[in-house]
Amino acid sequence: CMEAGRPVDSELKYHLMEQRQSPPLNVPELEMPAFTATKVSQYSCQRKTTLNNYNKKFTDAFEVMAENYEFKESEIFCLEFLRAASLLKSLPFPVTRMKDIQGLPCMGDQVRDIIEEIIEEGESSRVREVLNDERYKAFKQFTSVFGVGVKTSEKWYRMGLRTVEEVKADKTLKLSKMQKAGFLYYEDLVSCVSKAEADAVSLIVKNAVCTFLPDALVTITGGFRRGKKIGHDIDFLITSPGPGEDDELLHKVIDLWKRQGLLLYCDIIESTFVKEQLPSRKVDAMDHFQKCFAILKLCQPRVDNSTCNTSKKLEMAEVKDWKAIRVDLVITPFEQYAYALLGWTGSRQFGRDLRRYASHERKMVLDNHALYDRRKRIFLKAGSEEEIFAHLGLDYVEPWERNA
Ligand code: DCT
Ligand code: MG
Repeated sequence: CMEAGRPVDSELKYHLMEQRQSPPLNVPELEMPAFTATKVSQYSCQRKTTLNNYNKKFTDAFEVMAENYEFKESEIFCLEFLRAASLLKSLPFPVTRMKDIQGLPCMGDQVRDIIEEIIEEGESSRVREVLNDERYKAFKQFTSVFGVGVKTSEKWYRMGLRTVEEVKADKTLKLSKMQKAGFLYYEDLVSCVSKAEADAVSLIVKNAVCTFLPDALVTITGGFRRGKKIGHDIDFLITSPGPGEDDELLHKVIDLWKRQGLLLYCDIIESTFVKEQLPSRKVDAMDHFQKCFAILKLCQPRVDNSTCNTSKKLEMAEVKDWKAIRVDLVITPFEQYAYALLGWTGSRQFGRDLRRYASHERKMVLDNHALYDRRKRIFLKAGSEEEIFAHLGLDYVEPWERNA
């Protein structure tokens, strides 16, 4: 449509946006797809949401509001803002006037007020208040530590603590093994994982798993499967088409990494899956797979020092040449792999909406293990994500379109 690099004056931009909403009859459908606000689904699993977000200034604001409500354990308001953020992420144009959101679902009064303020003032006073709020700032810091959630943050806040440094300095606090690791590797863990680091860890995981189970399938899931260039951790799904389940695989992999000095932290959760059990109804419930929340030591290649003099070598020996990286490993039975892949690919909001759609629109129960049809009283088998979407009567949504 527009020539690259050519500035678009506001009048032309206005004209283009008008066209996008009601395309003139002489423009072929393919060139200018019609956008009809009332046809946009309230479920993100019926929308395509790529990483190309035209409404970042609004969605960032909503995510701050949602997070603040999460810290206050007010789930309804939190979800209202997450749904609104997710909807604006899926729009094929930037919102510039209130008219642009007319007829769209998920736009409640609180949401509209903030959009209006951002359009008119450039920023929202309510969001600014949250960002300056003492409680929000403290919770934001505390929850950035691996192993610290809202409950622990609440406790520390009530004790008068406000910063990560203050928590670190308080030697009377009883920290969990996870939180101790969280503080020990804090700087590395808050700095995001890059795609290059994810690829390097992927090789380490594949090598270790295939040492013990050569035909195992190792798939990177989470944000990286959705095409993100950074993440807070790296998620892997491991399965094997061979006969029998190998409970030992995860333990063997972890032991190997221990011997290689690559394991900085690990918490193995044994499988709690009971066959014949109905899918879990609890929204956002943890699944029952055997899994491991780990911190790996990723050695970073450094410049060759073989030609350096002795003092330079000593100096370089003190430079840390590794980075602590959060890795989740999930082991799934082969028959449940497609469901696990769909759940662990996310996004969280996409998963929530898939489950809500299944339950409200199809009388089905979806979780990371299975799909249950309550009317037919049967479990629906699936060998691929495509088959799950088909069971639900949904058009297939590619992983990179699930960034809701
Ligand atoms: N998930 C799940 N069950 C859990 C935890 C997570 O089904 N108990 C899903 C939801 C998203 C996906 O797994 C990955 O989770 P995260 O790593 O938290 O999210 P992400 O999208 O990978 O984001 P990030 O880039 O921050 O890691
Ligand atoms: Mg992740």
